[in-house]
Amino acid sequence: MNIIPKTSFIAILIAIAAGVTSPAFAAQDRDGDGVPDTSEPLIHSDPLNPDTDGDGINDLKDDKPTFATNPLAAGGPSAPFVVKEALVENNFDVVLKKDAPDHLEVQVLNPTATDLAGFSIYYTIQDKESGTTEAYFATLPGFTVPAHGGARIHFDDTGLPGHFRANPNSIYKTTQAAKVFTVSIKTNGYSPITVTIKKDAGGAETAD
Ligand SMILES: [Ca+2]
Ligand SMILES: [Ca+2]
Ligand SMILES: [Ca+2]
Repeated sequence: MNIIPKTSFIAILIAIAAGVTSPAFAAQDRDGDGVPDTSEPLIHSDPLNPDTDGDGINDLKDDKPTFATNPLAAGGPSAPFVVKEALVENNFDVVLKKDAPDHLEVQVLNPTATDLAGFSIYYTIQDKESGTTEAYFATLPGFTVPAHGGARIHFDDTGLPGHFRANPNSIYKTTQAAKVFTVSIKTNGYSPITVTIKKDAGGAETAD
């Protein structure tokens, strides 16, 4: 016969009443934002990022967890860099010399004699069928463009330098409709550069 000792039963009741449950009862919440892993896809948020859109409001408290307002200030002197290429599909891994899974990738060239750092990015993704738009802001710590050189920004989770996290529950990954991306990049003290990229209908999960 299974009898739960009275003290344990009371402890469980108290734990439930307090909203604190034992690991066996707790819903997994790996990023600690208060939204269980199983619920993050329902609001299109990232289970490994407590602030998916980067606006400073965590996913649980954010009325629009995948829509950040644009914090990049316009104005100021012209950007000292050039956006050479921007891709959201048909990516190619130049190191491995083969197709890479589709992801947002931006090539930045620096024609000046000084290394550039302090970059941040704001990008929107619009679904051409539903009209749904997502918007993300991110700083790019560690990303530097060498003097008279170039560097690429990737949102593909590989963990390599210059590679940053992408939301796996974004409409980029979860719907097949054509998309339009707008991408604004700036470095401290200068005005941003904005480019528009179109993505054909189809999945964004695998190399194609
Ligand atoms: Ca969570
Ligand atoms: Ca989250
Ligand atoms: Ca947020």
